[in-house]
Amino acid sequence: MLKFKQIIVKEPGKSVVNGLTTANLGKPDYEQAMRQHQEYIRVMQSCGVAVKILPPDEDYPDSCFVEDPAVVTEKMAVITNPGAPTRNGETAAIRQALEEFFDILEYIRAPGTLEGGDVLRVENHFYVGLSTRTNAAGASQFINIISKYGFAGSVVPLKEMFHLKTGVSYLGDNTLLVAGELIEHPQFSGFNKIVVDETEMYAANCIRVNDYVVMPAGFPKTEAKLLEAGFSIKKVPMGEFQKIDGGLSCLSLRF
Ligand code: CIR
Repeated sequence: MLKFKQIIVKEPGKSVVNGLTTANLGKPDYEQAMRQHQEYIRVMQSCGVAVKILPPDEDYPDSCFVEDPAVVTEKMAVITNPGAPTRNGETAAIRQALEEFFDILEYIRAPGTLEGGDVLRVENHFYVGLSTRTNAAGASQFINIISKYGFAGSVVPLKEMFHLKTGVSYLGDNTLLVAGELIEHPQFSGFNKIVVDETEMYAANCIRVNDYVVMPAGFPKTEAKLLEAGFSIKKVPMGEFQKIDGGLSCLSLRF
C-alpha cells in the first residue's frame, strides 16, 4: 500500500447548502459542515499526512468534494471533466492548486466526462465506473492516459450506484469493502471482501490512509466488521456531507 504524505482539501462555502443531492435528508447546516470538515482535517493529520486547505468558492456549492475534479497519482495528476454541469468549472481552481505539487498534468476532454469518485485505485490498477457522471469516452481517455505511466485500467458499468466509490473501497491487503450491486461483481471476484450491510450503505466509502482505515462515524456494523478483520480505524462525523451525497473519500485528494 502506498504511503500518503499530503492531502488537499477545500473548505465548504456557505453555498454548500445548495449542493446537488439525491438523498432525502434535508439541507446541510453550514456551521455544522464546517465543524465536520475541521474534524476531517484533524483525523487525516493524525494519520500522518500534511494538509493543504484551499479557500472556499461560493460559486460552486459542491466544490469541497475535491476528489471529483482530479485524480492524483505519485507520477502525475489528471484534471477531469466533471459530468455534472454545475461542477464542471471546479477544475480551474483544482488545476491551479495541483500545479504547485505536480510537474505533469493530464486532462480529460469533451465529449469525455469523468469524475474522480468513479475512479478506484487498487495498487497499480484503476477501476473506472461508468455512471451518470463518467461516460465511456472519459473512461477510455483516462485509461489511455494512465497506461502511459505504467498503470492499467478497466471499466465497471454501474446500474444504481452514484459513483463507483459510493459502493466500494480498497483497504489494502487485497481487501475490498463492498456494497450493493458491486458485492457480486465479476471484476471484484478475486478479492477478500468485507460486505457492508444494506442498512449501512453510506459506510462503503472509506479510505485507507497509511496505518488506518478512516470511516464515517455512526455505522456500528461496518465498524465491527473492520475491527474484526484487523484494521485500525478512525471515525469522522460526515452527516452534513451525507445530505448532499458526499462520501468520505470525496473530501480529499491524497498522494
Ligand atoms: C455531487 O452530486 O456531485 C455532490 N453533491 C457529491 C459528490 C460526491 N463525490 C464523490 O462521491 N466522489
